[in-house]
Amino acid sequence: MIRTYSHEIKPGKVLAMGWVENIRIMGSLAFITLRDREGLMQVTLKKGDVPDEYFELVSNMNKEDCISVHGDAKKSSHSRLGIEIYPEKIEIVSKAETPLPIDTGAVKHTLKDKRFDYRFLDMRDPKIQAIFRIRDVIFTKMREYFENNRFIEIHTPVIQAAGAEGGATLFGFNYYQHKAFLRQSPQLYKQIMMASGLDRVYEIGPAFRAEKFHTRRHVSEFISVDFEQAWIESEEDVMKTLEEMVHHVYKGVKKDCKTALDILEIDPEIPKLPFKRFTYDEVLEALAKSGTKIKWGSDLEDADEKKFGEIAKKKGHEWYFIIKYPAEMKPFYIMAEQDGKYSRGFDLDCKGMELASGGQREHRVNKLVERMKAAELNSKDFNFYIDAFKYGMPPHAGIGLGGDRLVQQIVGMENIKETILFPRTPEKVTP
Ligand code: AMO
Repeated sequence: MIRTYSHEIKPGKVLAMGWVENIRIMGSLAFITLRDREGLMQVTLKKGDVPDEYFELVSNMNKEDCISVHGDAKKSSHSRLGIEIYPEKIEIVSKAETPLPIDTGAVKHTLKDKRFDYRFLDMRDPKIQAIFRIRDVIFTKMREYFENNRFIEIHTPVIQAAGAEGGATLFGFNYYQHKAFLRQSPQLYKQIMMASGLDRVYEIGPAFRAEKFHTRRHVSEFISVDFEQAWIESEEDVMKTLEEMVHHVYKGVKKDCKTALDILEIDPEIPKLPFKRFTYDEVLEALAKSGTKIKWGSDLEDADEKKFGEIAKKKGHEWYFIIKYPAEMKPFYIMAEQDGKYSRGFDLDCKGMELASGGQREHRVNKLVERMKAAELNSKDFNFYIDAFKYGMPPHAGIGLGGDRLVQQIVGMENIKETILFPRTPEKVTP
């Protein structure tokens, strides 16, 4: 017999499987609340209708035991679920030890670290599971957008010999007789693909940063959503792609995640297009007006970003790009404007948190090597990358978006770790 999920139960014969959420024995009646991936079911036992040993079985059940129930589902006005299963056969498939190491129904009462140690139990809470149901749809919708817009999915190496995002955050290890690194980003390889003729590529995969600080938005391993687009006119082309993709994701989540959104009691707003563009100088000016002075050319700290998020919100913008960053602030691969002062690099922020960064790339090989020298990089380490610019490299631009940060934003979690199954932080490498 095929298993029936809780949300599909109709009157008639059913086979229900799941975890014991609750047991109540009241005289000649016993009730089991059974939970599966989709919700709850009620199993009702009446003395006389079922063999006596089933009452014995139920009284020996523990919360979170795995059970299977063959029976008759009948409409019911007593059960708040509207339907009850009268069992013909009950089986304990797998016992749960007692006590449970964490309380599955009371996330808030369990210390966070312990929850992550027992993530599999933590996820039996429908609210936690809802985050990952939405996460699934978010990544599906991003892929759908790319595939509908002529992007080709690529897979580039995680084991790399050179990092593009600065040496300080590289995780190094011995690779046979060489030194190698876990990638910080597929940056160099997605750009090399622009010289291959694929024109539009995307990659969704892990990226690693040895970032020792502890914030609401940093982890050591995250999912980087990258795309690169050739034959562009300016960085505007990829900003347009990025905002459309975000829009597509929100629309998809609203359409396909109704149950999970209801469980989390959230209703994310589909952002309006186009997103506002603020220049870096405008951001500094607005912050200065509100009392935060930032030296031109300095990065925005978490608190500055948050503050600007509030300023932008007052102007009616939750989603916005910050454009025209100083050239000296951006990595060597970002094209500098002719004046050398500004760049074609940008960030995408939502409510004061950076979600993505990108820009038009320097595709002229002599300028690229100059930028690398200025960044004090040994261009010899990057020969495999520079070669791709020597034999016909079209103008191109691209972005990297923190996939987990997008999930964090959509589900409204204060900390990014909540959106990652097994988060990696400086302290945590298990489970
Ligand atoms: P950047 O270094 O800004 O750019 O990273 C891109 C996006 O990745 C996310 N991110 C992180 N998320 C969680 N934890 C971290 N430690 C972390 N670090 C970064 C952020 C960020 O906006 N190669 C360029 C992108 C490009 O130009 O195409 C890059 O990696 O959301």
